[in-house]
Amino acid sequence: MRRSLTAALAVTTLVTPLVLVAAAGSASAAPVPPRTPLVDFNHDGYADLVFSAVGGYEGTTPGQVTVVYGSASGPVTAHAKTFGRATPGVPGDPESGGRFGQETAAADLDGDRYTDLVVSGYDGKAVVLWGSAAGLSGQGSAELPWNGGHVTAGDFNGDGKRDLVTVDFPRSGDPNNDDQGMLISYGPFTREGKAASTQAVATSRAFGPGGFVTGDITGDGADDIVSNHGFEEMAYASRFWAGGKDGVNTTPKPLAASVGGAIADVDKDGYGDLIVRDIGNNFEGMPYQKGTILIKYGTADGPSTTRTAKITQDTAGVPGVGEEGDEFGSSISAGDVNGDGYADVAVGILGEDIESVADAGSTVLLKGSRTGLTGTGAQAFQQSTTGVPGASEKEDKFGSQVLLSDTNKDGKADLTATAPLEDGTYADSGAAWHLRGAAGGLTVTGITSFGPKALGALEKGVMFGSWLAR
Ligand SMILES: [Ca+2]
Ligand SMILES: [Ca+2]
Ligand SMILES: [Ca+2]
Ligand SMILES: [Ca+2]
Repeated sequence: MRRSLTAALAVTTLVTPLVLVAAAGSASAAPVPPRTPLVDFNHDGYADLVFSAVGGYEGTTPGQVTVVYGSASGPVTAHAKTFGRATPGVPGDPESGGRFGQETAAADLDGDRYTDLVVSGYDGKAVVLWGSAAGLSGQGSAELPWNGGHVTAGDFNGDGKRDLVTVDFPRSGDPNNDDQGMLISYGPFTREGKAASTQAVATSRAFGPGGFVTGDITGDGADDIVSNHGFEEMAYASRFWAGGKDGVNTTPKPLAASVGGAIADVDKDGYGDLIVRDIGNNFEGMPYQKGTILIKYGTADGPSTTRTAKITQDTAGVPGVGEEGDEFGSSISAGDVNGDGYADVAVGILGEDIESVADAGSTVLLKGSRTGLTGTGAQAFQQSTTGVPGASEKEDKFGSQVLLSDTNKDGKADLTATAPLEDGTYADSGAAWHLRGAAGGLTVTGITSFGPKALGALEKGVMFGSWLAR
């Protein structure tokens, strides 16, 4: 694709109003602004990173997760540590193709202020690695009472203790009952991995949750859940589940079918806003889509049905052009990159062609503002960007995972982006890039890039960066 990054960045006057400003609603309690705890395993104030490397679906690697700690100068590769089923203290045994680390979730589960890491795979029960002043350790790791699968953290009853939502759902034993659902496990957790209490929530008669987005949309101090549903050619409505002091409200509100996303306050009105990938009505069609981001602004009642906006690569100010298979929105993460108090949104575009290089991949940063998330001042970064290490190669899929977190504790979120299909010593070793946040947005000043080899982890066929803990 012909790039026009500089031209796009220069467009500052073509501001398309993407949102309607909501009329003032009836007076209610001031919203509690959404909070996203730092992922900080050693509790030193610097956000830490965890990279999964689980290999391909036909791969034979058992899967591993590697933690890289933050510091005043950003991620420190020298002190990285890798964990797998073979790590002393971690329950279970390594399995070929076990995909240990298929998903991870970071949360302080035992309430000691050190973030802990839940690791889920295809290889048996999920486990939790405990944080400490020395960081994550395999010693004393606990098996969690459910098999691997989707797992996301949040505080769904607003008591300040982190909770988990998983797809595990207690079956009734009746073979004619095909209810599916989600399980909320409320913290604090014991060191044996036992939750303080649990709540099973039926979600639908078929096609249980295919993933969760969590965060406080309603401004009551309790995180809410958006669940995604669908399979192959079928995409079913996503659902909004309100959290509250008594737990998750079991009557959902339907939302348009979506995959992935983030909840963050992009317009600084105190309500978390829902930013998702709009997938239309066909799961199988996703690899062929240009990609669309759907924003539903937060209200005391949940995601607004009227104050919504869509952003694509064809939106004014957004670098690049939307083309079939780009998949704008393949990964989404929110954080305040420029420190102005408005959450910004990083968007992966794993299928972006760079010049004639197919599926090299790219990322775009969209900036929050008083009027919400817009294309104004959007930035794009890929391996062909001046100052970014590496080269855009066919099917690198740069931007497969994006994460905004403040690794150097300067109050500005930094971007971690991965390309699991980047070649290293071997094909598909995978690699990560880290760009600092600054007053003007993301900058290539101080950029770092590393793959599994630099971290002392297994490299061959691992597809490093297939998941980032959040
Ligand atoms: Ca840290
Ligand atoms: Ca809680
Ligand atoms: Ca908001
Ligand atoms: Ca920073």
